[in-house]
Amino acid sequence: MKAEPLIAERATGEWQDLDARHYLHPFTDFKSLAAEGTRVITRADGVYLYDTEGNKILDGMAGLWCVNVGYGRKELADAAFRQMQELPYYNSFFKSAHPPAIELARRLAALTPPQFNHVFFSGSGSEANDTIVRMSRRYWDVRGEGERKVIIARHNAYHGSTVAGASLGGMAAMHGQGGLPIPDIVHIEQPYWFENGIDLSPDEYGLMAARRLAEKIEEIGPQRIAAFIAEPIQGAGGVIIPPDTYRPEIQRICRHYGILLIADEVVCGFGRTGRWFGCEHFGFEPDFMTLAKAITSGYQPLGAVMVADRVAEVLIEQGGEFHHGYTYSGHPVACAVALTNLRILEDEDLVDRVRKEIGPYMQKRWAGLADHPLVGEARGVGLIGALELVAHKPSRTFFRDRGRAGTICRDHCFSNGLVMRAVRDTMIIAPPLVISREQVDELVEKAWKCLDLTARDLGAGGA
Ligand code: PXG
Repeated sequence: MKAEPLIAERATGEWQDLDARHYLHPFTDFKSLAAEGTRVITRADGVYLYDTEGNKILDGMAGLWCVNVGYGRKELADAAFRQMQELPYYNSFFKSAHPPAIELARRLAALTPPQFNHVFFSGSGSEANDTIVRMSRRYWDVRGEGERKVIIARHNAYHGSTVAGASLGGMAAMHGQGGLPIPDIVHIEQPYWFENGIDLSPDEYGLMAARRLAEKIEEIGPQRIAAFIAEPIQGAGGVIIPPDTYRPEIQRICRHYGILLIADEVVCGFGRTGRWFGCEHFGFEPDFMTLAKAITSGYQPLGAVMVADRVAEVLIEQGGEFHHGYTYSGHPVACAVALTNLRILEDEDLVDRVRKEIGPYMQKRWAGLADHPLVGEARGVGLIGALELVAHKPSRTFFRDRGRAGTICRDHCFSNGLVMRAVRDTMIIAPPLVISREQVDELVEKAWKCLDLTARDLGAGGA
């Protein structure tokens, strides 16, 4: 006998109607979505999504950069089910804890670079970055340098949607709403060679972009700077991969001025680049790491802040009570799912597979898309990639109406069974780490076809 469905089934139109009437979606123009009708995804397996219309869609974005072990993992469902029966919730306030949170803290200390032996849990990446804002300022306070409050971030970075997360982020559209950023958060240029490099080589430009940090520190006064935050590779900003010269220079500047270096690993963490963490790919040593998303492969909401020993020792030995915490800090079900997810990543050697096998294969196929007349650059690392759509290839000239080509291309992808995101006119992908070679071929072939359709539309409509 077929089990009763968990949620009663409805026709697509009925879901769309209810959705339009009651559900405010994230990052959405509510009115235009209501007019268009939402796509309703009902199930997923491996790298494929299925919607209420019976369409099968290759998920080139691993959900939202998170479903690293792929969909349909029964082990993760079992872990949640068993933990919910054993202890569905308890907090870590008031001198309590529970085995899943303690065990996950131990595992993360072992898995992350050697300077990290302590972790603070949150429910999301945004909350984790909020925690770092508070913790880094608290660190300087305890050290008697309370004037150090300023956190330097970058334009077009994404660090979340809470007030502190959106302030750290450098998204102009977000800052345009609600009085952001909050005081003492400032932004410098992003290391986006394709847009800003002009006639410099990537290496020359990387050094120049890194030196913007030193200039900003000098402008504000080094005695006022608490920290610098950056994603190893900017994800939501359009998969912006810094030139090789950028990171060593950033590390040197942070050490020179003694400021804390924060790596937001929410997108890069847990194998995306072919290393466990993006800082290992680029070879730098942060004092904080923000983790979320693939920590549970998105099966449960969970975020974490890794705190380096030099910071943790000050907070522990001299800090007294740190007045900060969330109801769901170290949620037992999320932690149990994270532990099982980490075991899958290890047992199936998924991170090494990205570095040695499927990553190089995807990058080779992806690079072939640069031959398309619409593509000004194809770039990528491991299982993350971007295409720059341009009006004129030899001169790297963007379209005048920026964002239109990307939107057209994204819509063609959806209609042709592929999720490929558009950020302005940059097309981006980050598929599950379990993607096969055949599925990479399917992804690249569909992408080529949709680039053709986009070129046709732009040609017809005038670029
Ligand atoms: N840092 C980074 C680098 C992120 O990518 C966050 C922090 C915030 O995490 P939470 O769990 O609070 O969402 C993110 C989230 C997009 C998109 O359009 C990306 C994110 C979220 C929403 C949309 O690519 N990343």
